[in-house]
This record gives sequence, structure tokens and C-alpha cells, in this order.
Amino acid sequence: MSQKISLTRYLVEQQRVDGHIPSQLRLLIEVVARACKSVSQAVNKGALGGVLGTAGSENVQGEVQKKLDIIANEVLIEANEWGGHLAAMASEEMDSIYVVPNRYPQGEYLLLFDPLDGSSNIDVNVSIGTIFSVLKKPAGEAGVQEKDFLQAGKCQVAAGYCIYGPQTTLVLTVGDGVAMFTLDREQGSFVLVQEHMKIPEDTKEFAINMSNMRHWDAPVKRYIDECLAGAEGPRGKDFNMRWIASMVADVHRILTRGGVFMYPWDRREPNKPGKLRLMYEANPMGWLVEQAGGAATNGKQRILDIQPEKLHERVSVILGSRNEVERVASYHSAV
Ligand code: P6P
Repeated sequence: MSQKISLTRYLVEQQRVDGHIPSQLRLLIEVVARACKSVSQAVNKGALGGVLGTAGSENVQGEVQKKLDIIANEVLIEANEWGGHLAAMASEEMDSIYVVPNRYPQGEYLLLFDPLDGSSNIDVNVSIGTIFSVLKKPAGEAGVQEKDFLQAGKCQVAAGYCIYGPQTTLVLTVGDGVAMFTLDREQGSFVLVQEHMKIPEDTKEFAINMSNMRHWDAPVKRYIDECLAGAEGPRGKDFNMRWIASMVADVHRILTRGGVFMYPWDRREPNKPGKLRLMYEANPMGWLVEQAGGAATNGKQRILDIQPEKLHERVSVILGSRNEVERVASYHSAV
């Protein structure tokens, strides 16, 4: 029987054999993974755990917070604040950064996360997930401030997500490709099920919220119209559509079998560049997709090259199978 490789062993080998990650980063990733196991337990309880429904508050995005949004946020903060590997954390659910309290040692890493992405799906038992991104704190300066987080996605040193679906699965990159680990609940550990995941360069499947069609810009409308025209249209092939309205689930499908995911700018809120957040949604997902051979753009620029100006800034996202993403980008540059 082939030996099971745990997340711990994979990370130790990335540290020892490949020299990709220092021990502090390895520890950080293991702590985040343990926190995701706790979140998974809470999510799996559902109504039995009294964790469904709203918390009666709004987050910095002005979105109604679900009870599980707050629970997941607290789990990640409490799991990571004492270990000595972090200087601070930032979360979709918190207006400002969370600096590690003085009673704990400060580390050199910054952790950003969307503690429970897709939370509108919680109450209807559809897959949701935790998205995380790790940056290094800029050298030199004492203390840590919000501006230390404002680094482009290409500066990430680790990124991943944990999807709470039929399986609880952690997908991770430290810059050496993408590895997938499924939670073995009998052992209580994440077990490597695939590494060096690859997204097919071409696809026949797109993911977008079609109800927004009348609000899209011309390049996006052109791309989707051509997909809908099918074999008789300019693409010469039929397309399928999927939209789970949970970025983690849609991206996981694309990492697993290809596809293109689009949440573009639209006219509903013209002053916002998009709905999704750059720092803890688009950047980690964009790096994972690129590490798997795909591409991620805002239509005009590689997502990982975007220099953030605000912690919670939003961005237009087109990511997935490289040839499709490049086609959409070419339609944007043609206008
Ligand atoms: P819509 C979930 O709220 C989320 O942030 C992403 O996970 C998802 O892709 C998107 O919003 C869904 O948005 O407008 O289709 O509900």
C-alpha cells in the first residue's frame, strides 16, 4: 500500500529537501491547517451546532455577517496569535489589521484571510471555504502597520484555501506548484492526494453570474456571447456554465478540471472595480491558478502585479485556463 504523506511531512520535505520554506513558515501553514479543521467541525454541525443564520452585524464590506463568519474569524485569530510566527493578521471580517498582542512573541509573517468565503451558501448546505495568503513583514521597521500589508500578490510566500464540501480539502502553494490534501477524519490529519496540479490551457466551461449580463462591459459581453453561440458561433464549440456563488468551490473545480471564472466590473456599482477583494481572495486564488499553469487578470493587468492601495480594495477577476483568460484580456485591450 502506498504510504500516506501528511501535510506535515510534505511541508518538512519542502523545508528540508527543496529549501522552499523556512521553519517559521512551515509552522504557520500547519497552524492555519489546524484552524481550518476546527472551522470544518463547526461548519459540519450546521443547525445542530446553532451556528446557522446571521449574527446581526455587518462587516467592513457592509455585508451581513453570518454566525459562522465570526466563528471562523475567531478560530483563525486564536489559533495564530500565540505561535510567534506572525506580526499581524488581516481579515475580510475585521475593519483594521489585528496586531499580535505584546504578551506573545512577534514573528516575521503577515497572514490575511477570508475566514469563510461563500457564506451566503452556509444556510443552504453548499460548499464554502477559508482562503488565506501569507506575506513577509517588510524588514527593518519596528512594529507593524496596515501599509505593511499593501504588497502586490507576487510577493506572497504561501497561499491556499480549505474547502468545506463533501470532503474537507486543503489546497496550497508555497511557490513549488499546487498540492491538494484531503482531511482524513479518522486520523485527524490532512493527507496528500495530488501535487503539481495542472489547469488545462483550454476549456469548454465558464463560471459567471449571468443575472448581471445587462451590467457588463463590452469585452465580457462579447466573450460570453461567443461562448453562448456554441458550435455554430465564432468559437466553433459548445460551452457549459457553472456558477456556485462560492469562489472557493468554483476555483476548486477549475483547478481540478479547468474552466474560466469571471467576476468582472459591472455598472451596478461603477465606482467599485469589482466585487471580490484583492488581498485575501484574488491574490491567493490568482497565485494558486498561476502555479497550476493558469492565468489571472483584472482584464487589463495581471492580478499579482496590482499594487494595492487599500487593505480591503476590490478587483475585477478573470482567472483559470490560460488560453481563455488571455482571450478575455485580448478583448479588453481591443477596446
Ligand atoms: P454573487 C461570496 O459571497 C463571493 O464573495 C464569492 O465567493 C463568490 O464568487 C461571489 O461572492 C458570488 O457573488 O453576486 O454571484 O452572489
